[in-house]
Amino acid sequence: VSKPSCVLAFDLGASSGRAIVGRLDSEAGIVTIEEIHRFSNDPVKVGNHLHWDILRLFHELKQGILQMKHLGYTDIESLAIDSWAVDFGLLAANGELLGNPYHYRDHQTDHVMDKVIDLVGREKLYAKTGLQFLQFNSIFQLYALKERNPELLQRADTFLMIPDLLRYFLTGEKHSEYTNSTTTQLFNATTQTWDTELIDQLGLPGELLLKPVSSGTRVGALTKEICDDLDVPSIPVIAVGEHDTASAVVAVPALEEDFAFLSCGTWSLLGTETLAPVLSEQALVWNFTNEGGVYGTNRLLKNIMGLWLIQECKRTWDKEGKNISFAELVKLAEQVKPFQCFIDPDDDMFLNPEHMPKQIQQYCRETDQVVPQTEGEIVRCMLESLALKYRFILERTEQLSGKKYQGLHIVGGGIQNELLCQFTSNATQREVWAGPVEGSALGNLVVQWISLGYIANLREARKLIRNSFPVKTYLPQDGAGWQAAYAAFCQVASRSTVK
Ligand code: LFR
Repeated sequence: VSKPSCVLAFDLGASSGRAIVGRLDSEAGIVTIEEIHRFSNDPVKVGNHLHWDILRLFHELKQGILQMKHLGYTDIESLAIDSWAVDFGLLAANGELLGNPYHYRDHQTDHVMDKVIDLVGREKLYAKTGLQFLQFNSIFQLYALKERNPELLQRADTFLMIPDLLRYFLTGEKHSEYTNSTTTQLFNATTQTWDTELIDQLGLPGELLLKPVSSGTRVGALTKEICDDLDVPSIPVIAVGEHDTASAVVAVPALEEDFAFLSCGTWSLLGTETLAPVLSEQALVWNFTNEGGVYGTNRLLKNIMGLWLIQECKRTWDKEGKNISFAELVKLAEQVKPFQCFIDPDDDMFLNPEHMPKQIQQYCRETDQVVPQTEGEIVRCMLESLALKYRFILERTEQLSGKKYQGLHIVGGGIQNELLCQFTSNATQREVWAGPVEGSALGNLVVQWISLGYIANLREARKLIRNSFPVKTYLPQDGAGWQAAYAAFCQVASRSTVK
């Protein structure tokens, strides 16, 4: 009888992180997971800039490793990290970190995208990179730094994205992982390498970029300092699909070839997996993205503002001393009248406003709608609008891919919001299959097992996940009501230029 294999995943989201031990019983074909450490991820505003607290995050990784030891996991075969994309740290030649990485919502990139587009041309930039235009892509962050803080770039020797950087702290080795590299908008979707022509044209320091390693590569082991410090044996470290969305899509428990997914967390990422990037004119006009996936897959998807809207409202209300839990907010939303007003969740005004609830009210006022007043009304407006936006993007995904999807797989923490899952089924008038909740962490774990030789391939990994975790089905309700709401939503959103 073969022994189960245990590996450790660190999954860092924009609002929280966790360390999860996965246990694979190959004979039974079952994976089980145990969350051994969870922590909040609190960006810090200093002066006018918003940063990630990268050393705190590294500290939490070490706490996770300690916790692994304390719980008696002595046989962890490997570990890996995944996190949000686009952000990076810069190392000096001596290997020390230069400054705190900026948060992608920092306002340093406001208006930078248009400048870069003017220089390169929208069509050309898209033809090269296949990436959706989001003002915070690494390309715009680097360009902003070049203009605002050229000394920093001059002193820098190496560019490492967040998981690359944390992995470097753990192993002492510098590698750039493939899936995350593709989110920079400096990576050529066709040649599958850094686009040096683009980098040179913008005068960006291409020499800082490392040649990407493919997802699933073993890239070192815990350093002697860390092993001594934590009193643990050295554990091999694997670069999995380190972009959390790449890992989340690995964990979609789809048995069919063609499927649509929604990775639901701070962001909602909705789309499908394709064999090659879709660089059509329509994809450019609709601003869809093509991100590199593991094992040669491509993700055709669109970023939707997601639960950020609610997280920010809650943060604002907390500051005002209201302290209403997410569960209570959803309950309040359930009790108010449906379909009173809609927003386009992806309007730029929601990217990082001072006061999210007021921003939502302002949107409704500017679009001549009922202005939501109570917490319940505001949350209902957001949840309905998100669900309607999912329909909008799902239909465009179908048009771009030329495929039809019977239902929508949802993975990630957002599935705990059952009202949103039901609304999504209602808005799309399709079945919604919700689960697993730990999408990114599971994708991270199974890619480690593929690398270690326990799982044959992606398809087998998805079957294994399907067999190991519950999936909850939602059936569509109230077709007529939601159809009318969709028409109203599209009208409102077109006034604010639906993106
Ligand atoms: C989701 C995600 C998205 C990316 C955004 C910013 O967590 O990784 O895929 O567009 O965060 O990095």
